[in-house]
Amino acid sequence: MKEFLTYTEEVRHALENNLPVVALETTIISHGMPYPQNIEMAKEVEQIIRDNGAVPATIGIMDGKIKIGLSESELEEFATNQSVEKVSRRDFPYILASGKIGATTVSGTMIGAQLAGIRVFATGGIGGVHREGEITWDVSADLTELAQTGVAVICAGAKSILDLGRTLEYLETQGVPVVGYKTSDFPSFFARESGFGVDFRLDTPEEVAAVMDTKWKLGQKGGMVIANPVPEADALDHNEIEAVILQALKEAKENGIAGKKVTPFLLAKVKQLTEGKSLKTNIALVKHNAAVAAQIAAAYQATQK
Ligand code: PSU
Ligand code: MN
Repeated sequence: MKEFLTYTEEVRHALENNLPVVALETTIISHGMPYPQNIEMAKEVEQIIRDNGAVPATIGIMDGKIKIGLSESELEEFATNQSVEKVSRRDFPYILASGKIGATTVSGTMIGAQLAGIRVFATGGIGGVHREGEITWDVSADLTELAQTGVAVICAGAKSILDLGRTLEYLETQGVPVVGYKTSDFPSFFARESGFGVDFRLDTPEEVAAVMDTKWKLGQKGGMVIANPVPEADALDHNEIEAVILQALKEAKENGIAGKKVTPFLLAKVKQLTEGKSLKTNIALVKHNAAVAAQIAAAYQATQK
């Protein structure tokens, strides 16, 4: 499998010397945000991780390789190329074999991270069980990935475009710990609360690292969700965003949007309907997750000595 991986010098050096590394996804760049905010976000987030004592490894697929770390021009390519595919677990064989360019989702990035030996991954929000999922069976591959791939995902919870109650039930069934970072309430991406509880509240990077270390020393497979609420100053009003989400869901239904197109459609609609306010919040919470993830990666690395 190593034949499918390539590394930037910075990431290779960090992995060889057991320095803390934080994985980042490319779907958020190619399908989650418009240009040029996506490339600005991607570069700033990498720098935030360096400033917090870890090395960023943005993961994507190009030329038949899973790239662990991207150069600036490769990041630009993911930010601007309109034919970038969205890659979850089921897409790997085809995208690699065909040499196409593929942006990895949470699921896809966890796969790349695990192959490279990276245990910590920062993103915005995870996918989940969609509203009316009991009819459509639309359940993100992110959830089954968390059940089998050993990477901790630092996120701001999940967007309430999803059915958060069923998402949490599914994670419980699959044995995935959902940790609240300095919170007891599962955050709903734009807002700090959802009304649903987390499994465990932890308040320091060292506590999170100890739980990660224990889970994997026990030989349990699978990852963890570390839910880190959006900073207070950037949070949006819950009721306002709920109205926007209902409108976006209605338009998705009217347009017959299905499969992997659902989430990017809803993200773009929410952005349009909030006149960019949601994008600003989205960027702020990703940056916050990057900083916390770097601290957790450093604390986890210290447990491995
Ligand atoms: N949620 C967001 N922004 C995103 C995504 C989710 O707030 O960019 C992306 C992530 O890459 C996630 C994917 O893994 O969407 C989930 O897609 P789906 O629902 O098709 O599984
Ligand atoms: Mn889906």
